[in-house]
Amino acid sequence: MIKEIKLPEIADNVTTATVLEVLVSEGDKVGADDMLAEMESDKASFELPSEVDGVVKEVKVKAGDEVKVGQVMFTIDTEGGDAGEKEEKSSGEKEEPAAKEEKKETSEKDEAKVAEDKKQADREPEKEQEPQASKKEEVSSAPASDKPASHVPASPAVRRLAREIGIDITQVKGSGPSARVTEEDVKAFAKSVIQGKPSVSSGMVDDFELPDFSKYGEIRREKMDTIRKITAKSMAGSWQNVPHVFQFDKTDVTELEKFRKDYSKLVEKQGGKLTVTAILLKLSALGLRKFPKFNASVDMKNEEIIYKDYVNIGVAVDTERGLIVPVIRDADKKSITELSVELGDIAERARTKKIKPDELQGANFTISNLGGIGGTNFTPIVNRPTVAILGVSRSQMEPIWMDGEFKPRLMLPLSLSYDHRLIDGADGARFLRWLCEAMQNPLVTMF
Ligand code: CAO
Repeated sequence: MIKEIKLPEIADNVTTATVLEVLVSEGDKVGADDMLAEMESDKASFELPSEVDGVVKEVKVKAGDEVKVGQVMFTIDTEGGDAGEKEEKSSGEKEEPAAKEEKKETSEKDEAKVAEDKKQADREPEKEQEPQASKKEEVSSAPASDKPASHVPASPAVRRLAREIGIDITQVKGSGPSARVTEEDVKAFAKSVIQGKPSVSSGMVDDFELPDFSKYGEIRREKMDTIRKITAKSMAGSWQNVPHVFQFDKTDVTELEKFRKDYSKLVEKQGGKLTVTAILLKLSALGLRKFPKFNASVDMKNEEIIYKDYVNIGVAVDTERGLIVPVIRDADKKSITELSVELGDIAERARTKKIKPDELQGANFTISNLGGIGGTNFTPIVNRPTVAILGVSRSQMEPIWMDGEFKPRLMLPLSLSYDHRLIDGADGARFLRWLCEAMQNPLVTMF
């Protein structure tokens, strides 16, 4: 039976991904958990598993290819192997010699690129003054590297060895020609880790040794689905690479709540629900225009800041499949009614698996409202390549000292997590305070 291995649906803002490296060749025997390719989307690097036991029949991609969600990348002859997956027939013919030639060419190109990178690094010694600029030089005890694993010169067998023993290959210093990482390098690195020398994981591989939980009671193991894997990897990657700062504030939404109730019928007639999230979408969009750093991305490779002249906002939606973040485009140009209708629509479609992949792409900022569930505050993780995320908790009545007496006011707790590489504390506090004031008095947005 032939199993087609496709680029899976990736919910978090990803419709395509680039092949960093093909890890298998036609004719290779693979197990269900073996990785076939290293991939990179605009959000995270990840590995594509085989899903089934069998023999690689066709390799339909090569390093550097951009692959669409759903595109067939490999076919595996399962030889009766079983992963409990739907089997699909393929009419593809074996193109072994051509594919092998292509692979050879790719690896030659990789070698050339590595040599060129090295030459470039040698030509620019002054750039090595800053600590992060030493990225050309992999050091075993260096901080987690931003460098994709594919840019580390190593053979697939060495990569596989590193993966199998839980070593992040980007942390290994290569001793071979053009700093190529050899089997010995990986083993030596592993030995140094065992002996307690410092090492840092990129977050893509968690090499924490789990205890045997079954010693304490019954356990059940379950495979992570695609969304969980992507969320786990991209959140770990963001957490380890983005220096987070968390800012908290509260806004008095007593008047806003009256407005919301008064205007809810009007919005309902247009097919939307006037919620605090819809209002925050509008005000945040205006805030992103006023504070462009929050609508930007950090390009550390080129040491540049990318400012965007459009305001797309992702909204975290809690679904049965897990967290999905559809994106509302040009939020600054839409009315609150339009945003309410669109939010209701995309949240519903995210929950019913009807969201299109391109609707999950291109956010500049994210809103995560957990207030419908509860909680007094939380610290959402900034989702690379955005630089900030707004956390919204549950509004509640509180006694607020006003005009010489305590008055019951509806207070909404807001938290802002942001990337300190770009945004400083004062910027963060100003942005969040502005948003709080805009919630209390939307006239603020006109200044
Ligand atoms: N404080 C108090 N009540 C709130 C609230 C808040 N911050 N936010 C929402 N509510 C209320 C709403 O008013 C609504 O009440 P009624 O049914 O009485 O009108 C109820 O909670 C449900 O709101 P909603 O979910 O219909 O509407 P919404 O537009 O505010 O939220 C959405 C939409 C998609 C953001 C939300 O449904 C959701 O999925 N939230 C979870 C997001 C998440 O998982 N975040 C974590 C990501 S990890 O960072």
